[in-house]
Amino acid sequence: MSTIRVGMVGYKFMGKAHSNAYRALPMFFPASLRPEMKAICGRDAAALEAARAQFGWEDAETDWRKLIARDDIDLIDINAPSDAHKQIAIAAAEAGKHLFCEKPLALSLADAREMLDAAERAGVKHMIGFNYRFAPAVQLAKKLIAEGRIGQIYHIRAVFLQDWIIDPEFPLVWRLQKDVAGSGSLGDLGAHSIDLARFLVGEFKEVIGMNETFVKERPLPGSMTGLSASGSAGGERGPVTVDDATLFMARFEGGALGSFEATRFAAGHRCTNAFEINGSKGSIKFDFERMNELEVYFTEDAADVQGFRRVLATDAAHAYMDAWWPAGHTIGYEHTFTHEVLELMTAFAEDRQPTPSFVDGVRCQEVLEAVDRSIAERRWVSVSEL
Ligand code: SOE
Repeated sequence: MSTIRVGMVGYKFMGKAHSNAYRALPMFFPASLRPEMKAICGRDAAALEAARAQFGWEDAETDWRKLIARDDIDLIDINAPSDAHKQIAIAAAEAGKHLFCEKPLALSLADAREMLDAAERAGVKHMIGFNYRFAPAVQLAKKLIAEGRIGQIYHIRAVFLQDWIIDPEFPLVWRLQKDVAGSGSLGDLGAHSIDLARFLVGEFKEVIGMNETFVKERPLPGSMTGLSASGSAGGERGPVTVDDATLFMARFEGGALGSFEATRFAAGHRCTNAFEINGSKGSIKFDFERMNELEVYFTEDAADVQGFRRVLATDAAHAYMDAWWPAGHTIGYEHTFTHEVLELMTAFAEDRQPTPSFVDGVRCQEVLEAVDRSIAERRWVSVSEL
């Protein structure tokens, strides 16, 4: 096996990010298995054809069932809105296709578990798109923690702050509809923070949260439905059925305490996916808007030079960086997807499950659901209840 033949469902934001990753991979990681961009799938034939030509896919299909039925495809990459994940993933697994699915895995924990069961029954590989794990500075944080250089972890303080719906006239796009998106800020943004916390600190034990929907009705969307959508011409409005902001506290199995905040109403914050971790021997700080940097503090430093130091994670000593540019030449958001696809292709080459897999998708969904339950029932909810 020298190539993996990919069929991708969805061609908007994530479809573009994944296409770019498939194209960049062989150029920068030539030793990796090669993804073959076989067919892209979406419902609007004209827009799909434009995306096919622009992104460089061989072929296009307007029906995902036909895509799955093709015998020249090994892997189904699911970038469609969240309500389509389950049906496509289960059908693809039953057809013996490997799976790569965007986050959150599903609309509910029960659905996520069904997806994992289907993948395990079929014996296929399964990966979920938690791309921020693949920033070299986050990999460095993981390494420092694994090597014990931060010591025992006491705290994680994580925020994912955006402001793209702060205008009450911003339309009711699918991400603001519970039946399509599952949840709002919590599932879209908080899911990334939960995954990073699991990656770096360990499993969640119990949570308690609160949320708010600040703008309860919005104009129905016009033709554009993405993050830069515009309102409807008719002036009709509909209810927002997801959370605009969710905050929660957590206790981890290993004894650490965590606080989490996910919001789309933090004016001035375009994509502040940030965390601070404090341990017995030091601290780590990361902010995606400065994704090439990791701030670290070591209690063992001499007293006269103690302080946070800024490490630029662009040297060959840092994960993935020897494949890119000379030290100090920074990389961006899109590279996290290239590294993600590298992990997927490496898992094929080594015949193992990629990480993060649907198991991580389910674990994340457990925490999402525990937070929702704690809000509904106004109490601490332990993850083992679910
Ligand atoms: C929009 O809020 C969004 O694009 C999320 O859907 C992504 O998962 C996150 O990485 C950035 O913000």
